[in-house]
Amino acid sequence: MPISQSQRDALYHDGAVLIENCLNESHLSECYDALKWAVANPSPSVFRGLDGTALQTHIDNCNLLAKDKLDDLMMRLPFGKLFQELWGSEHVWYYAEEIFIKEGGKSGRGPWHQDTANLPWAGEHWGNAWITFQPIPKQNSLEIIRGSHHGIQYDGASFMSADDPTDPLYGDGTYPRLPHIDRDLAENPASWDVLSWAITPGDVVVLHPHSLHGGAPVDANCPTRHTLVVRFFGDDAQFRTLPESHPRYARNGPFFKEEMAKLNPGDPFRSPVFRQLV
Ligand SMILES: O=C(O)CCC(=O)C(=O)O
Repeated sequence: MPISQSQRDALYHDGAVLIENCLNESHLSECYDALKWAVANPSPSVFRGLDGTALQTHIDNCNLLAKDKLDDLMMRLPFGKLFQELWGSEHVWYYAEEIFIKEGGKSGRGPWHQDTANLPWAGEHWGNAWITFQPIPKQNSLEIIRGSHHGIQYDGASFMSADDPTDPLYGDGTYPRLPHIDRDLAENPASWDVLSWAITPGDVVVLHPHSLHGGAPVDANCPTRHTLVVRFFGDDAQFRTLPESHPRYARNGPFFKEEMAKLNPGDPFRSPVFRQLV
C-alpha cells in the first residue's frame, strides 16, 4: 500500500489521516474475531464508569488476556510497514489495543481527551490505528482536533461524569483542565477545527494519541459501532512520567508498570515486552 507524501504531511501537521483500503477482508475478519474474543474475555479493569448513563460504552484498554493473540496478529497486518512509511521510522513496535463498543443507537459522544494524559508517552512516533467493522457516516465517526497533537497537554477526562466531559482525571493542577469542546462547538461551529471521515470497513483512521479526540455518538441511522484501536510507536518515542496524584497512573501509567519503572524521563521508549514489527 503506497503511502503518499500528502498522507505523511497530513499525519505530521494535522495529527490524523485516513488510510483508505488499508485492511483487506482477511485482515478485517481476523481483527473482528480478536475484538469479539476480547468482549467475551474482558480484562479485570474493563470500564464500567458510564454504565447506565447516556454515554454507556463497553471500553477495555490493554487486555493482557489478549496480548499474545494480538502480538501475533500484528505480524500479519500491514501496520509495521504502514507506520514505517508514514513516520520515516526505521523500527516500529506494537504497544497494545483498546476496544470501544457502542450499541443500540443510544450511546452519546465519548469525552474529548488525549491518550497521553494517562499514558507515559512523548515523541512524534506514536500512532493509533482506529478500525471499525461497520460502515460509519462522518457524523458518527471519530473526531480529532486538527494539529492538537503538537499542542499542550491537558488534564485527562475522568470518563466518570455523563454531565461534564471535562471532569478531570487528576485535578491536581499539573495540567490545565480540558476545554469544553462540545459546548464551544454548539455556540460557534468554527471554534475548533474538527477532522473526521466516513468509514468503509477496511479504511483506518491513523491518529497521534496526543491529539484531542473523541468518538461521536451513535444514533438511529448508525446504531452500532464496534471499534478496535491498536497502538504503535517508532524510533522517536520517549518515556515521560505522569502525575503522582492518582494511584492508578502515578509515574508509570496503568499498564506494563514494572517495565515502565525501569525507564527515566526522556529515555527511548523501549522494552522487550513490546513486539517489534519491523
Ligand atoms: O472510538 C472511540 O469512541 C474513541 C477512540 C479513542 O479514544 C482512541 O482511539 O483512543
